Amino acid sequence: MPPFNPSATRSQVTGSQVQGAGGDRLTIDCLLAATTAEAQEDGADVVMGLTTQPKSLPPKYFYDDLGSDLFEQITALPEYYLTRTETAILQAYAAEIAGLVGPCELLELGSGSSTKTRYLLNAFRQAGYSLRYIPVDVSGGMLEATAQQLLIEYPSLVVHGVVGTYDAALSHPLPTSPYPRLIAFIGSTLGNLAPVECQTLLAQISATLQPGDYFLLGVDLEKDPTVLELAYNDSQGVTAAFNLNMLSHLNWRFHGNFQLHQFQHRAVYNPAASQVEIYIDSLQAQTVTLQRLNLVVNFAQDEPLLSEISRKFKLSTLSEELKAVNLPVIKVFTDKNAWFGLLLCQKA
Ligand code: SAH
Ligand code: AVI
Repeated sequence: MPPFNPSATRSQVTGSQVQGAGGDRLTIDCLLAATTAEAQEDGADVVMGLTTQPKSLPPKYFYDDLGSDLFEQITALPEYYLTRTETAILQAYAAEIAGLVGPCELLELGSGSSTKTRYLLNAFRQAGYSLRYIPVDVSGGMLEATAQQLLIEYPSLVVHGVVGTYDAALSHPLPTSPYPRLIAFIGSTLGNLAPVECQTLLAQISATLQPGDYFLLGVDLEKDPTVLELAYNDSQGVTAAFNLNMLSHLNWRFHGNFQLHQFQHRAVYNPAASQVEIYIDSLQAQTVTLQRLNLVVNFAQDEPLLSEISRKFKLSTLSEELKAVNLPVIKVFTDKNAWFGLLLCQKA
């Protein structure tokens, strides 16, 4: 069997550490599975999700190269107000955030294309602070391409990328820095975690910070369900393609035989849980095999598979949760409709 591609994408970043074309300004650590045995361990969450009723899959499997690309297309859709709204908040307040935080090293969870992060990088640069930037993402292709581009755009920026899950990256040793740390988790990606996972991750983030360090959290807020449902059922079908691409990623990664045309995208708002639920429905009774995981899965006709939740937050409840993990909110930034919140917290 060929060696397992250590990246969650279908290309690039191999090996545990890559010194990039940027010389000593770029380092990329890859924490993903490097052997077949590790790949099987890596797929344990897929086995669990597909053998438990109702079926579900972890949303991190959206993000191979194509999935990251499709997500970028989603951010530009007229219905997907999230990115536009958070961008406007960052545009208006990045300078104030940089002033409050001061010189720091910036670690970003789920950095993707780092497009919105550039508002922060610009603000820190304008304030005269040089910065080390640590993007963390499971999508190795996107992370590496973004890091290379950032080196060109920011000639004094040092980038130390980590290809891996939030969990692995937060416990991964990094070179020490004389500056306070700012952990950014924007885009409302926290909303893709179930409440218990969310609490665990917030506690883990808090544990990696020293008193006085900062945490910047971007979250989507509760609003009219019609607006929410449209954002996840766009008229061009990009979200549907993004959702179904998860099956194609699993086919590649675990040698599966999902037939994409036999499944269908569905997104609905569940007001009781304040979350949009994104499903992949099986259009017929069928059996799917994932060879690499020694897994055979039966689907009934119309059986749903939950591929993602996208939680919508209330600022007061979230602030309480942050306080409970020693990350009190020091300032909330929002847009004119209060659709999105950017919370700056400081470790107590
Ligand atoms: N922050 C960007 C991208 C958000 S998309 C923005 O706001 O536009 C979510 C990003 O998180 C993707 O790039 C995806 O690859 C990454 N991601 C998803 N689950 C992850 C996990 N468990 N660990 C690390 N990265 C993850
Ligand atoms: C990355 N995350 C915050 C997106 C969201 O809105 O929950 C993922 C997404 N799923 C469908 N569209 C966008």
